[in-house]
Amino acid sequence: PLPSGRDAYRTLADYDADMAALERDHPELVTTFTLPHRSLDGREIRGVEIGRDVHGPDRGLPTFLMLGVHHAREWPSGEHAMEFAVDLAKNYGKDPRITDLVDRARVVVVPVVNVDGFELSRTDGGLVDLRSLDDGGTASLLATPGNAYKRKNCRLVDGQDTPDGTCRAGSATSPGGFGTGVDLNRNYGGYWGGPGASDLFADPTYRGATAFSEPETQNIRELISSRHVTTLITNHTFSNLVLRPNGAAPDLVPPSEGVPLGDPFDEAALKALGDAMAAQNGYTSQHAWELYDTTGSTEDWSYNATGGFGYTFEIGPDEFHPPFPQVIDEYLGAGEYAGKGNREAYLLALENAVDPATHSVLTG
Ligand code: 0X9
Ligand code: ZN
Repeated sequence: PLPSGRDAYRTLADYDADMAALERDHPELVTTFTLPHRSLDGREIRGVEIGRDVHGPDRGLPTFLMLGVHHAREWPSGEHAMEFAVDLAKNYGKDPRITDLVDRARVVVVPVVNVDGFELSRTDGGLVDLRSLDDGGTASLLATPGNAYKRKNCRLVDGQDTPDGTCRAGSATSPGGFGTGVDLNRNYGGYWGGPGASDLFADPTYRGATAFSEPETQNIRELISSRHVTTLITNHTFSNLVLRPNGAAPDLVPPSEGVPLGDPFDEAALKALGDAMAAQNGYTSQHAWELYDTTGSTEDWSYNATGGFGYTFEIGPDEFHPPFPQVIDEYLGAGEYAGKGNREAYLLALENAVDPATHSVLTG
């Protein structure tokens, strides 16, 4: 079983309840926090921090940051992040490897960055009766797929919002996933405005009006800027990939100094850790731009702004939110995914976060 014992996807309320319970069960080790900016629909965005004497100052300890659900429909990305937090808390003081790592770092987990989008995707997957929304109830029943495959956040744009002014991705002409919102993984400041992101509101990769225009990306910027984040993993679904910087191809973004065109300065070490994690979860390790070009993604900004290593995990072979038993096996490395779990990959990332200079992956 998963560390939490869960056997179904969490709702947003479940995430909040589980984070509060984790703090209650481990008061010296775990604290919950609320990020500074509420979502556009007014929701609080919460996370957990884990560390020895977690209520005291961090004393300059390195931070390992784990993020989930930038994209609303990518439910396993929050589940794996949350399970890792539960895993560390439950095994602290029991498993020597975990105890040592948690003693030497702060671990910060924000399982659901895009709370508005996730709430819609998670709860409004059914058919939507648009009669009440767009024609006063006079005409057709326009059944849509609802919001289960919504991607973006809940930004509305004047004159371009949906009939009732709520955050509804699905419509008759634009079934779930497109429609309203900013793509939060194109809204960060790294290379913002460059290739691989759209300036059209209706597009799935709409970058927003300006870099960091959205409260959700502002939250993560401020979190990272207030910490010593030496390694982060931002979880997405799907494609079984471990992606490392940069997000855009070498000829499209300014080259780093003194290294082959387009390769980040830390390419050798970034690749070593990416490859080592991929050896644990069975994914393919590659530059993010080898998937396709992006600008304004989380680590397009964080790596270039802070030097902390950042990776995107694309969890799962072929579905945004597959049946939950698969999500369990993919975390643990069990069943059909025997020996290919994200748990071990995350632990490697945490080891690197704690001690990049001497971690065996990087030193051979
Ligand atoms: O397009 C994205 O934002 C990610 N794929 S997803 O299907 N989850 O939407 C991939 C982003 C990879 N690029 C960088 N992280 N730079
Ligand atoms: Zn995604």
